[in-house]
Amino acid sequence: MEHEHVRAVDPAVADALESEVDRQRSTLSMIASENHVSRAVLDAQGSALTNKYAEGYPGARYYGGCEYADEVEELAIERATELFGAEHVNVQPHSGTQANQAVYFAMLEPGDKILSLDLTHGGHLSHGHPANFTGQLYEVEQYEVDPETGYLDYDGLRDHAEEFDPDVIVSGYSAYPREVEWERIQEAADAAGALHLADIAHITGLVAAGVHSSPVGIADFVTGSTHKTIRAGRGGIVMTSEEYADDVDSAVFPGGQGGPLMHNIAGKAVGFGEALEPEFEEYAERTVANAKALGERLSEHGFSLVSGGTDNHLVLVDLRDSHPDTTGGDAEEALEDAGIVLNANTVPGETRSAFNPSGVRAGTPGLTTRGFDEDDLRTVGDCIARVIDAPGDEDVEREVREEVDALCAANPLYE
Ligand code: DSN
Repeated sequence: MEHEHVRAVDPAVADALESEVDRQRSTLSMIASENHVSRAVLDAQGSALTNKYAEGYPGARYYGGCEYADEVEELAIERATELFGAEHVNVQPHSGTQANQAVYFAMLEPGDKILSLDLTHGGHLSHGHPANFTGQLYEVEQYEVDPETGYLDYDGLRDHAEEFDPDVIVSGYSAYPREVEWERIQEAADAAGALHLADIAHITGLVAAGVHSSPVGIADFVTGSTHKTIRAGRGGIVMTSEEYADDVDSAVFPGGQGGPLMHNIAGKAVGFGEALEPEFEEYAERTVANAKALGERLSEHGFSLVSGGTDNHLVLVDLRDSHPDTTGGDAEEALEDAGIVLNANTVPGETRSAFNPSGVRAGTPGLTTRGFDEDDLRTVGDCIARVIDAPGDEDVEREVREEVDALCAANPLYE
């Protein structure tokens, strides 16, 4: 990628852009929320639609000149509708958090009650964390995973909901490695007379491909981001029934956003089109198979995985049993030095801090896009174990870096 137009006027930014492409090519991107979009999605997101204001919705805009913006947004909506089977889709949220914001703004008043999973148990900031607007505007209580199994405690959630009487229950998670049983959360919502918001940000691609069960048609609202497992470029999405369609649309615009980012919506249209191809289902299946292979190999090396394994695209390693003196931050830093990029993560029952927690989260969406298979992920598991087992050992770091270089060369990116 030459970025020749940027280079002609701004070598400093061009250097940084090219270095970022090189970084992605030469390291293993294992941050579970990241992926590598296609050149087609990159092209769409870098298109002249970035110039266009199109407040409103297709056919009802506040500005002229929106005929091609309309075409693109209608394509994104049609394709998302086909992928997910929702009655109503809004593709304008700038991100997953903005998608959640739209649902809260549509349905809640300040002071209303949210019941959501605790951040350290796999939840998300926008589900009610005190530092987020949700924690400041609404009354929030949080449920947890079962401390013994690491699985969601659906019976506990139901009891909690009946006691707290929330206005909305939030499901869908950022660091939960197991299949979510949407119907059981819906039962808790029904028992408490609450709405149900399912945030599928991480697993949007798995749901689209039918590799993870779908909350569409079960939960009242399904939100997500579009750049993670579905690799359709930066952005968010809200899906709901006809009953709430107008409320959601008004909450996105003009309630929470101004002009939609039409270039990003073009990326969503292209990415959703790619996800409708049969190869995408195979990609999603391989993403999960790769995460299972990684988890099994890490377990063989003595690492504790939250819930003992994975059903989706990520594994969450709790370092406290196997490496009590190694923090997630230590592991993240040592692995990055060896060319493996993942993130330190809190774990259920966290005893350290959010800044330097006790776990690491590793995902396979990006590596699977590059063509990594289960054998490769077993090799990656060996590499991760070698680095974490030998803190500060520069020979190990160099040898693992060579292994990473070989894996990257065998699975090239953006050629
Ligand atoms: N930052 C994303 C993640 O890593 O899960 C969520 O917003």
